Amino acid sequence: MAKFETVEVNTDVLICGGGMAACGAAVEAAYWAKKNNLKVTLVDKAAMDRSGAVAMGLSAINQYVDVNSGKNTVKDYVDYVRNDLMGITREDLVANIARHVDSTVHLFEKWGLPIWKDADGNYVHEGRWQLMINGESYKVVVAEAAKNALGMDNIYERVFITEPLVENGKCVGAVGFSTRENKFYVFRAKATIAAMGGAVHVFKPRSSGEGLGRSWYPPFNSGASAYFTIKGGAEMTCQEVRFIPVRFKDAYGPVGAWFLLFKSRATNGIGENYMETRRSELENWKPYGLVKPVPANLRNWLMMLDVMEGKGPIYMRTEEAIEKLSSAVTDDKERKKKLRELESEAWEDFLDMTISQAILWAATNTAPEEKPSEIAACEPYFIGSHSGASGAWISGPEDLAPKDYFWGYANMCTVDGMFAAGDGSGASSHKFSSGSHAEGRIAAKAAVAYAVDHPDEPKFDAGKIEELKKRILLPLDLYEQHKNASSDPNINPNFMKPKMYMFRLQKIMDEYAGGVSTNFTTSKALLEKGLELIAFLHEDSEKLAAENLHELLRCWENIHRTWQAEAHVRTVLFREETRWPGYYFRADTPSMKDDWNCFANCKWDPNTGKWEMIKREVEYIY
Ligand code: SFD
Ligand code: AMP
Repeated sequence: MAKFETVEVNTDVLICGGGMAACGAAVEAAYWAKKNNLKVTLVDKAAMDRSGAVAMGLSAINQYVDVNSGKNTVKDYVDYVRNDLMGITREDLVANIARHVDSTVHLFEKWGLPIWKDADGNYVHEGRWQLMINGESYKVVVAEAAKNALGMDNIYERVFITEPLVENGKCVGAVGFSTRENKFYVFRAKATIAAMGGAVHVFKPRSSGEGLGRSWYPPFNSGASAYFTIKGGAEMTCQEVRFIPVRFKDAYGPVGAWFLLFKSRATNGIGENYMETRRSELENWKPYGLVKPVPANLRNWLMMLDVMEGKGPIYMRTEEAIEKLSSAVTDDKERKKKLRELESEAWEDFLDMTISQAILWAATNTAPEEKPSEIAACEPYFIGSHSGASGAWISGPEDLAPKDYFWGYANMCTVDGMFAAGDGSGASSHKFSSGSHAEGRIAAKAAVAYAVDHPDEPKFDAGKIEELKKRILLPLDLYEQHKNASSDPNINPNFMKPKMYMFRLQKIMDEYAGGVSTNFTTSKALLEKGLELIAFLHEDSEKLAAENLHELLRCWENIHRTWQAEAHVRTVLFREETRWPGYYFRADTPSMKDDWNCFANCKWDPNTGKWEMIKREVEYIY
């Protein structure tokens, strides 16, 4: 067996992840822990300054409710989210985040994040809920505050959390390994927060060949939150509600600033605006088809109908939008100034968060004021914080949650001592970067309260830890044992390299679970076949092999992805209707049904290894 030192860390509150939710959790936990003399530890698989979705920066803060101005209320935000998710949302969770998010945004500004201001000193809005920022260093600013709050002695960077530790139905910490040194980590904790982002590369990406792996959401988020909570026995929700964003084609630049700030249109290959020509289709998805703004998945759907009819390419009409905005200025000199301003804002939008899109513009001689750019629907992602909703089923806050939605501590999963936030918690979409940070704060305050109320030292069987260590390091041993059986390290009768395994997972998901190649369409028969193939993949995951620590990381990322994939396929199969046609379309049940106006939850039982599918009522509170 590979020689790895075992490092034991005992703590009170363990934060798994170092992204937006985890940084929020760190700041809040540090505050409450100090009052209660508790220790808080954070573990990130990467370096916090540039880890997770905000690694490259962002150009907008997408959730700011601005309650103080009196223009919006928490209810307005809840209405927006409910409608966007076709009625399926936990209003208590959305409201809890909405009532706290403004204070998080004010903290960001205090810590040094530049938020755009107009001549009167007011924030510049991209849309009703979004603020424009100079966000290249967004993550560095937010991480710095988290590091200052916890102190570097309590932060483990480049340690990959692999498995939860759950004993007698209670989470008592986690294990993982260093991605740089031969060290196996055992973190024992009274309360543990899963904030390790969503899942990318479960489905085959559109990017291939020289661009392989390029995606909109960060490839570093590989399903760890979902795996952690599922494997721990937690009930999961909205596992079918994947997110398919529409993005600038091939380099995945965001569209929000174009649609909202620049008021651009998108048109098809023959110049038609599908939002107008396809408007009658929205009647089929009533009542949500008729709300404003049109839900994200239905905006996708209208575009997809054009594409399926061969009316592509779809263009973002950047040249038209810039012309319209600048020509509104009558003075010649001022108009030229406005034009330059718009050009620089267009480039900054990408340079702040999707640099590759700016590079693609440069490489293809694209001046946005001169010619339009193609947009397209991306491959599916699992992202509870954006316009998808997948994640753990968590307790709401005591003062807002209906009684079925509350079990003692806000953001606690159905496993005692295990909490989730950001992409890790489900049914509370549209929290984005700011709401995820706010939710991390909410989860951390509750986790500290849980640790105070449950002061018993966490215990976990030492023999089981040895077994886990052996299993986690197995890919290294398999490689060493069999590497000489063939001359090509990627092809061997005794093992499978993680990249090959990932291709197989992605092919299954693409072809059977409604990926890009099948126009996001699936059916009962296809899903059942997909499940059969996933079962074989699970069996073969025991043959994963790693040449080095980096590949060991890749092996476990892909095992995490497989569990996210299975939860997804099972839930799409369970929900016998189509509710979000622009995210996936079930050809055998092609419309929305009243008896599915409910949550489709699932749970894996660690004792029996069996999945249970559960319908839960949507309780509206506003
Ligand atoms: O417009 C392990 N997002 C946007 N939000 C906004 O507010 N404004 C925008 O402009 C946004 N846009 C956008 C966004 C994301 C991306 C990628 C782009 C553009 C290109 C969304 C937000 O970024 C998102 O909602 C939050 O970041 C979610 O927060 P959180 O904490 O749930 O996830 P994270 O920040 O990705 O952090 C995950 C962390 O987990 C670590 N990790 N650590 C240990 N062990 C493991 N096994 C781990 N696996 C993962 C990661 O390293 C990371 O630290 S727009 O286009 O929508
Ligand atoms: P995106 O860049 O697509 O992630 O969008 C950023 C924000 O703008 C998110 O809150 C989106 O829901 C919102 N948004 C993007 N496009 C539109 C649109 N056409 N109509 C309404 N809201 C939009």
